[in-house]
Amino acid sequence: MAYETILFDKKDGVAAITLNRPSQLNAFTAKMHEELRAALGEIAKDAEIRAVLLTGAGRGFCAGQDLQEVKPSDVEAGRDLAQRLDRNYNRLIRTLRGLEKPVLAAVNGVAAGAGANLALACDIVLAARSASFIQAFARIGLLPDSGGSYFLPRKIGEARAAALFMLGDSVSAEQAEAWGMIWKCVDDGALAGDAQALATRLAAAPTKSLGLIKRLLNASAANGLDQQLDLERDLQRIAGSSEDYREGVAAFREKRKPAFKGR
Ligand code: T3D
Repeated sequence: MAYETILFDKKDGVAAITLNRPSQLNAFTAKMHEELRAALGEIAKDAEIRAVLLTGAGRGFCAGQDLQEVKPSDVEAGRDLAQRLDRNYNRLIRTLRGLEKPVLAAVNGVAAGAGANLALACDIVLAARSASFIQAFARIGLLPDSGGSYFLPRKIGEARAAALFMLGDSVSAEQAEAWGMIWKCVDDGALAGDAQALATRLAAAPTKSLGLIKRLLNASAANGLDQQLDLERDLQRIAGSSEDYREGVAAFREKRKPAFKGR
Protein backbone atom coordinates (compact mmCIF):
# COMPACT_ATOMS: atom_id res chain seq x y z
CA MET A 1 0.00 0.00 0.00
CA ALA A 2 1.32 3.52 -0.82
CA TYR A 3 1.26 6.14 1.92
CA GLU A 4 1.51 9.96 1.85
CA THR A 5 2.87 10.78 5.28
CA ILE A 6 5.02 7.75 6.05
CA LEU A 7 7.46 5.56 4.15
CA PHE A 8 6.93 1.84 4.62
CA ASP A 9 9.42 -0.80 3.59
CA LYS A 10 9.75 -4.52 4.33
CA LYS A 11 13.07 -6.34 4.05
CA ASP A 12 14.75 -9.30 5.77
CA GLY A 13 11.92 -9.67 8.27
CA VAL A 14 12.06 -5.97 9.26
CA ALA A 15 9.28 -3.47 8.58
CA ALA A 16 10.74 0.03 8.50
CA ILE A 17 8.36 2.93 9.08
CA THR A 18 9.74 6.43 8.45
CA LEU A 19 7.60 9.37 9.54
CA ASN A 20 7.78 11.54 6.47
CA ARG A 21 6.73 15.16 6.95
CA PRO A 22 10.27 16.55 7.33
CA SER A 23 9.41 20.24 6.85
CA GLN A 24 7.17 20.01 9.94
CA LEU A 25 9.67 17.81 11.81
CA ASN A 26 7.29 14.90 11.18
CA ALA A 27 4.54 16.32 13.39
CA PHE A 28 1.44 14.11 13.62
CA THR A 29 -1.62 14.87 11.52
CA ALA A 30 -4.85 12.86 11.47
CA LYS A 31 -3.71 11.45 8.11
CA MET A 32 -0.41 10.29 9.59
CA HIS A 33 -2.25 8.53 12.42
CA GLU A 34 -4.53 6.85 9.91
CA GLU A 35 -1.58 5.66 7.84
CA LEU A 36 0.39 4.49 10.87
CA ARG A 37 -2.63 2.45 11.95
CA ALA A 38 -2.83 0.86 8.52
CA ALA A 39 0.91 0.08 8.47
CA LEU A 40 0.84 -1.40 11.97
CA GLY A 41 -2.21 -3.45 10.97
CA GLU A 42 -0.23 -4.88 8.03
CA ILE A 43 2.70 -5.63 10.33
CA ALA A 44 0.51 -7.43 12.87
CA LYS A 45 -0.97 -9.70 10.20
CA ASP A 46 2.26 -10.51 8.35
CA ALA A 47 4.10 -13.42 9.98
CA GLU A 48 7.14 -12.70 7.78
CA ILE A 49 7.64 -9.39 9.60
CA ARG A 50 9.41 -10.12 12.87
CA ALA A 51 10.70 -6.68 13.91
CA VAL A 52 9.75 -3.04 13.39
CA LEU A 53 12.06 -0.07 12.92
CA LEU A 54 10.57 3.39 13.44
CA THR A 55 12.42 6.59 12.50
CA GLY A 56 11.90 10.06 11.06
CA ALA A 57 12.84 11.69 7.75
CA GLY A 58 15.01 14.80 7.74
CA ARG A 59 16.38 16.48 10.85
CA GLY A 60 13.63 15.57 13.30
CA PHE A 61 12.14 12.36 14.69
CA CYS A 62 8.68 13.74 15.49
CA ALA A 63 7.51 17.11 16.91
CA GLY A 64 4.25 15.74 18.37
CA GLN A 65 0.84 16.97 17.35
CA ASP A 66 0.84 19.24 14.28
CA LEU A 67 -0.08 22.56 15.85
CA GLN A 68 -1.19 23.96 12.50
CA GLU A 69 -3.80 21.25 12.13
CA VAL A 70 -5.43 21.76 15.50
CA LYS A 71 -6.08 24.96 17.40
CA PRO A 72 -7.56 25.95 20.77
CA SER A 73 -10.57 27.26 18.76
CA ASP A 74 -11.38 23.64 17.81
CA VAL A 75 -12.11 23.02 21.47
CA GLU A 76 -14.48 25.96 21.58
CA ALA A 77 -16.20 24.47 18.54
CA GLY A 78 -16.80 21.24 20.48
CA ARG A 79 -13.91 19.13 19.09
CA ASP A 80 -12.14 18.35 22.30
CA LEU A 81 -8.68 16.93 22.81
CA ALA A 82 -9.92 13.86 24.66
CA GLN A 83 -11.66 12.65 21.52
CA ARG A 84 -8.47 13.04 19.53
CA LEU A 85 -6.44 11.21 22.16
CA ASP A 86 -8.91 8.31 22.09
CA ARG A 87 -9.08 8.18 18.32
CA ASN A 88 -5.39 8.65 17.55
CA TYR A 89 -2.69 8.74 20.23
CA ASN A 90 -4.10 6.23 22.71
CA ARG A 91 -4.84 3.77 19.95
CA LEU A 92 -1.32 4.16 18.59
CA ILE A 93 0.37 3.58 21.94
CA ARG A 94 -1.89 0.61 22.78
CA THR A 95 -1.21 -0.90 19.36
CA LEU A 96 2.55 -0.54 19.74
CA ARG A 97 2.58 -2.00 23.26
CA GLY A 98 0.22 -4.81 22.27
CA LEU A 99 2.16 -5.76 19.11
CA GLU A 100 4.02 -8.95 20.06
CA LYS A 101 7.01 -8.10 17.87
CA PRO A 102 10.01 -6.01 18.92
CA VAL A 103 9.76 -2.34 17.99
CA LEU A 104 12.98 -0.33 17.71
CA ALA A 105 12.95 3.48 17.55
CA ALA A 106 15.88 5.19 15.82
CA VAL A 107 15.56 8.76 17.06
CA ASN A 108 17.38 10.81 14.44
CA GLY A 109 16.65 14.31 15.78
CA VAL A 110 14.31 16.19 18.07
CA ALA A 111 11.47 14.16 19.60
CA ALA A 112 8.96 16.52 21.20
CA GLY A 113 5.56 16.13 22.88
CA ALA A 114 3.78 13.03 21.66
CA GLY A 115 6.83 12.41 19.44
CA ALA A 116 9.01 11.94 22.53
CA ASN A 117 6.44 9.66 24.11
CA LEU A 118 6.05 7.65 20.94
CA ALA A 119 9.76 6.84 21.23
CA LEU A 120 9.39 5.95 24.93
CA ALA A 121 6.62 3.47 24.05
CA CYS A 122 8.96 1.54 21.74
CA ASP A 123 10.80 -1.49 23.13
CA ILE A 124 14.32 -0.33 22.38
CA VAL A 125 15.40 3.25 21.61
CA LEU A 126 18.61 4.16 19.81
CA ALA A 127 19.25 7.87 19.37
CA ALA A 128 21.68 9.98 17.37
CA ARG A 129 24.05 11.96 19.59
CA SER A 130 22.52 15.22 18.31
CA ALA A 131 18.93 14.11 19.04
CA SER A 132 16.94 15.47 21.95
CA PHE A 133 13.77 14.69 23.89
CA ILE A 134 11.35 17.41 24.97
CA GLN A 135 8.22 17.00 27.08
CA ALA A 136 6.88 20.05 25.25
CA PHE A 137 3.31 19.84 26.55
CA ALA A 138 3.53 22.32 29.44
CA ARG A 139 5.17 24.83 27.06
CA ILE A 140 1.76 25.15 25.37
CA GLY A 141 -0.51 24.66 28.38
CA LEU A 142 -1.07 20.90 28.08
CA LEU A 143 -0.02 17.89 30.08
CA PRO A 144 1.91 14.79 29.01
CA ASP A 145 -0.07 12.29 26.97
CA SER A 146 0.61 9.29 24.71
CA GLY A 147 1.71 7.30 27.76
CA GLY A 148 4.43 9.76 28.81
CA SER A 149 3.15 10.00 32.38
CA TYR A 150 3.32 6.18 32.54
CA PHE A 151 6.63 5.46 30.83
CA LEU A 152 8.83 8.38 31.85
CA PRO A 153 8.62 8.12 35.69
CA ARG A 154 9.19 4.35 35.39
CA LYS A 155 12.26 4.82 33.23
CA ILE A 156 13.97 7.78 34.96
CA GLY A 157 12.19 8.19 38.30
CA GLU A 158 9.57 10.65 39.47
CA ALA A 159 11.91 13.49 40.47
CA ARG A 160 13.36 13.83 36.98
CA ALA A 161 10.07 13.13 35.23
CA ALA A 162 8.23 15.79 37.23
CA ALA A 163 10.83 18.43 36.40
CA LEU A 164 10.85 17.52 32.72
CA PHE A 165 7.05 17.56 32.53
CA MET A 166 6.77 20.89 34.34
CA LEU A 167 9.76 22.71 32.84
CA GLY A 168 9.64 21.30 29.32
CA ASP A 169 13.43 21.35 29.14
CA SER A 170 15.24 19.58 26.36
CA VAL A 171 17.17 16.40 27.28
CA SER A 172 20.15 15.47 25.10
CA ALA A 173 20.51 11.93 23.81
CA GLU A 174 23.61 11.46 25.97
CA GLN A 175 21.71 12.54 29.08
CA ALA A 176 18.78 10.31 28.09
CA GLU A 177 21.13 7.33 27.88
CA ALA A 178 22.79 8.20 31.21
CA TRP A 179 19.35 8.40 32.89
CA GLY A 180 18.10 5.14 31.40
CA MET A 181 15.46 6.87 29.31
CA ILE A 182 16.76 5.15 26.18
CA TRP A 183 18.94 2.14 25.39
CA LYS A 184 21.84 3.84 23.65
CA CYS A 185 23.08 6.99 21.98
CA VAL A 186 25.35 6.62 18.93
CA ASP A 187 27.21 8.99 16.62
CA ASP A 188 24.91 10.68 14.13
CA GLY A 189 26.57 9.05 11.12
CA ALA A 190 26.22 5.59 12.69
CA LEU A 191 22.51 5.76 13.60
CA ALA A 192 20.91 4.48 10.39
CA GLY A 193 23.38 1.59 9.97
CA ASP A 194 23.35 0.60 13.64
CA ALA A 195 19.54 0.72 13.77
CA GLN A 196 19.19 -1.40 10.63
CA ALA A 197 21.71 -3.94 11.98
CA LEU A 198 19.93 -4.12 15.33
CA ALA A 199 16.49 -4.47 13.69
CA THR A 200 17.82 -7.27 11.45
CA ARG A 201 19.31 -8.98 14.50
CA LEU A 202 15.98 -8.73 16.33
CA ALA A 203 14.13 -10.13 13.29
CA ALA A 204 16.42 -13.18 13.33
CA ALA A 205 15.92 -13.73 17.09
CA PRO A 206 13.34 -16.10 18.63
CA THR A 207 10.67 -13.45 18.10
CA LYS A 208 7.88 -15.55 19.58
CA SER A 209 9.66 -15.32 22.94
CA LEU A 210 10.48 -11.61 22.41
CA GLY A 211 6.74 -10.99 21.99
CA LEU A 212 6.10 -12.85 25.24
CA ILE A 213 8.86 -10.85 26.98
CA LYS A 214 6.98 -7.73 25.90
CA ARG A 215 3.80 -9.12 27.46
CA LEU A 216 5.73 -9.78 30.70
CA LEU A 217 7.12 -6.25 30.78
CA ASN A 218 3.72 -4.70 30.06
CA ALA A 219 2.28 -6.56 33.04
CA SER A 220 5.20 -6.06 35.43
CA ALA A 221 4.46 -2.41 36.21
CA ALA A 222 1.05 -3.28 37.66
CA ASN A 223 1.74 -6.75 39.12
CA GLY A 224 3.06 -7.77 42.50
CA LEU A 225 5.77 -10.45 42.70
CA ASP A 226 3.29 -13.32 43.11
CA GLN A 227 1.30 -12.36 40.03
CA GLN A 228 4.45 -11.80 38.03
CA LEU A 229 5.86 -15.20 39.02
CA ASP A 230 2.59 -16.80 37.88
CA LEU A 231 2.71 -14.92 34.61
CA GLU A 232 6.35 -15.94 34.00
CA ARG A 233 5.28 -19.56 34.59
CA ASP A 234 2.33 -19.30 32.19
CA LEU A 235 4.26 -17.57 29.43
CA GLN A 236 7.28 -19.87 29.86
CA ARG A 237 4.90 -22.76 29.20
CA ILE A 238 4.11 -21.16 25.83
CA ALA A 239 7.76 -20.35 25.04
CA GLY A 240 8.75 -23.87 26.10
CA SER A 241 6.46 -25.41 23.51
CA SER A 242 7.80 -23.25 20.64
CA GLU A 243 9.84 -24.49 17.70
CA ASP A 244 12.41 -21.81 18.55
CA TYR A 245 13.03 -23.27 22.00
CA ARG A 246 13.62 -26.70 20.47
CA GLU A 247 15.95 -25.12 17.92
CA GLY A 248 17.79 -23.06 20.57
CA VAL A 249 18.56 -26.10 22.71
CA ALA A 250 19.44 -28.29 19.70
CA ALA A 251 21.83 -25.62 18.37
CA PHE A 252 23.49 -25.31 21.79
CA ARG A 253 24.02 -29.06 22.01
CA GLU A 254 25.29 -29.29 18.44
CA LYS A 255 27.56 -26.26 18.94
CA ARG A 256 26.10 -24.36 15.98
CA LYS A 257 24.26 -21.08 15.41
CA PRO A 258 20.50 -21.39 15.91
CA ALA A 259 18.15 -20.62 13.01
CA PHE A 260 15.06 -19.18 14.70
CA LYS A 261 11.77 -18.89 12.84
CA GLY A 262 9.66 -16.90 15.30
CA ARG A 263 7.37 -19.89 15.87
O1 T3D B 1 -3.99 18.34 20.17
C1 T3D B 1 -4.07 17.16 20.51
O2 T3D B 1 -4.50 16.28 19.75
C2 T3D B 1 -3.53 16.76 21.83
C3 T3D B 1 -2.29 16.02 21.68
C4 T3D B 1 -1.11 16.62 21.91
C5 T3D B 1 0.16 15.91 21.71
C6 T3D B 1 1.34 16.82 21.57
O3 T3D B 1 2.28 16.38 20.96
S1 T3D B 1 1.30 18.38 22.22
C7 T3D B 1 2.91 19.00 21.83
C8 T3D B 1 2.98 19.52 20.41
N1 T3D B 1 4.33 19.79 20.00
C9 T3D B 1 4.99 20.88 20.38
O4 T3D B 1 4.53 21.69 21.14
C10 T3D B 1 6.37 21.08 19.77
C11 T3D B 1 6.36 22.28 18.83
N2 T3D B 1 7.66 22.43 18.19
C12 T3D B 1 8.69 22.98 18.82
O5 T3D B 1 8.64 23.37 19.97
C13 T3D B 1 9.94 23.13 18.03
O6 T3D B 1 9.64 23.07 16.66
C14 T3D B 1 10.99 22.03 18.35
C15 T3D B 1 11.57 22.28 19.75
C16 T3D B 1 10.41 20.64 18.26
C17 T3D B 1 12.16 22.13 17.32
O7 T3D B 1 12.63 23.45 17.28
P1 T3D B 1 13.57 23.91 16.07
O8 T3D B 1 14.01 25.30 16.36
O9 T3D B 1 14.63 22.87 15.86
O10 T3D B 1 12.66 23.87 14.76
P2 T3D B 1 11.51 24.90 14.36
O11 T3D B 1 12.09 25.97 13.53
O12 T3D B 1 10.71 25.28 15.53
O13 T3D B 1 10.60 23.95 13.44
C18 T3D B 1 10.95 23.65 12.11
C19 T3D B 1 9.65 23.68 11.31
O14 T3D B 1 8.80 22.65 11.81
C20 T3D B 1 8.89 25.01 11.48
O15 T3D B 1 8.20 25.27 10.28
P3 T3D B 1 8.60 26.54 9.38
O16 T3D B 1 8.53 27.75 10.25
O17 T3D B 1 10.00 26.24 8.91
O18 T3D B 1 7.59 26.52 8.28
C21 T3D B 1 7.89 24.66 12.56
O19 T3D B 1 6.73 25.47 12.52
C22 T3D B 1 7.54 23.23 12.18
N3 T3D B 1 7.05 22.51 13.37
C23 T3D B 1 7.74 22.11 14.44
N4 T3D B 1 6.93 21.51 15.31
C24 T3D B 1 5.71 21.56 14.77
C25 T3D B 1 5.76 22.19 13.53
N5 T3D B 1 4.69 22.39 12.76
C26 T3D B 1 3.50 21.94 13.26
N6 T3D B 1 3.38 21.33 14.44
C27 T3D B 1 4.44 21.12 15.22
N7 T3D B 1 4.31 20.45 16.40
